[in-house]
Amino acid sequence: MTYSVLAVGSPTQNLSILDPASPSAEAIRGLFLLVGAILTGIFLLVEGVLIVSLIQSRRRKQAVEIEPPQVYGSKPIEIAWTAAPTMVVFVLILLVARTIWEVRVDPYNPPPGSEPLYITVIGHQWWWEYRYTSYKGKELSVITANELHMPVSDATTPRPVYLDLQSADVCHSFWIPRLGGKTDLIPARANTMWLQTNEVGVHLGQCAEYCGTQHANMLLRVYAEPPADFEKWLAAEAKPAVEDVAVKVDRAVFFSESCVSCHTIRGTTAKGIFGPDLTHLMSRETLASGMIKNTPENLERWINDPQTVKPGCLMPAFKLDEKPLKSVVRYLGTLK
Ligand code: HEC
Ligand SMILES: [Cu+2]
Repeated sequence: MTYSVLAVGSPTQNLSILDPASPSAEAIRGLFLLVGAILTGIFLLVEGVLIVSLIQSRRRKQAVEIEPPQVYGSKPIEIAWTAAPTMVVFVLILLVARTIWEVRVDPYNPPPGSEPLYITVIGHQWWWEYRYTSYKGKELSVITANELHMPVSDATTPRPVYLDLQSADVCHSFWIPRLGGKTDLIPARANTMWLQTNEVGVHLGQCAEYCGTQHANMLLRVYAEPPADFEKWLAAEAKPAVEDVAVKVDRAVFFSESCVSCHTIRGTTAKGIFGPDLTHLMSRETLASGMIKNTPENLERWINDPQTVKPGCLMPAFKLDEKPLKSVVRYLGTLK
């Protein structure tokens, strides 16, 4: 198959928790390194004592004839080896508690002077729905899919993004390694987390909880943009779909198919909510949750038979005839 899958190892493919780009990811890396250092220290101490005593007792003459002192039930030793690990565990608990405190969400209390963005994230088998509900205190009703856009913060203004995580079907998990830890999306429950970054660029992630056959292709893309660019994007997304008279005939073909029962195109009679919102499909770089590039060829292949692209996905194959297929692709191509 020749459709263009986004290349693994491309410059934006950075999924390292050791290269954090947000305060919470930084706190998590700090905890990881500190706990790692403490455990390495204990390991070296224990192994060091073991090796030294091995070498010493081998060097000692008549080692076989002298039995070492037999200690049983010594109170000081018992107390020491109970107290020392307890202390270690206690210190680890304190460190973890501090990190939990640092990464926890306080959605209704954004820091003073900040410009908070609120998004409801809904996990579906096997794509992401994003409902932008408010930005800088203004209510929004923007719905999009698979590509999350957010403004970056700068030295003077924090721009925290608060996510309300829900699921339409099974458990999923939202994980952008460079922007924070995983948080699960659980049916009939809302979890919260927050993102914040100063780093412009695409931050990649992945559904991190097995959710069915196409779990591995439920990819996450976060576009962190300068506020002006983000606001431009947001304003465009808020508009209803463009009506291009040049594709009047193609549009009619689309609306005669069953696509409308699963997809919404705002401003039209297409109001299905089972699949991704297509109102501004052309503003997305990828199709099928970050799996393939959004090109006319890929779009055509997808609509003709999504099952050859993403086997098991919940959009059926339509195998439209050549002519209506081209029409549908042409119409969708106008949804800027
Ligand atoms: C039974 C419901 C259903 C019908 C009918 C349906 N789709 Fe879909 N569609 C889906 C689902 C579910 C997805 C998400 C698949 C995934 O990524 O796993 C999807 C994804 C898409 C996407 C990719 C969107 C994106 O941003 O990744 C396009 C484009 C699309 N459908 C177009 C169409 C067209 C055109 C038709 C009619 C010929 C159609 N769909 C009919 C359910 C449906
Ligand atoms: Cu998932």
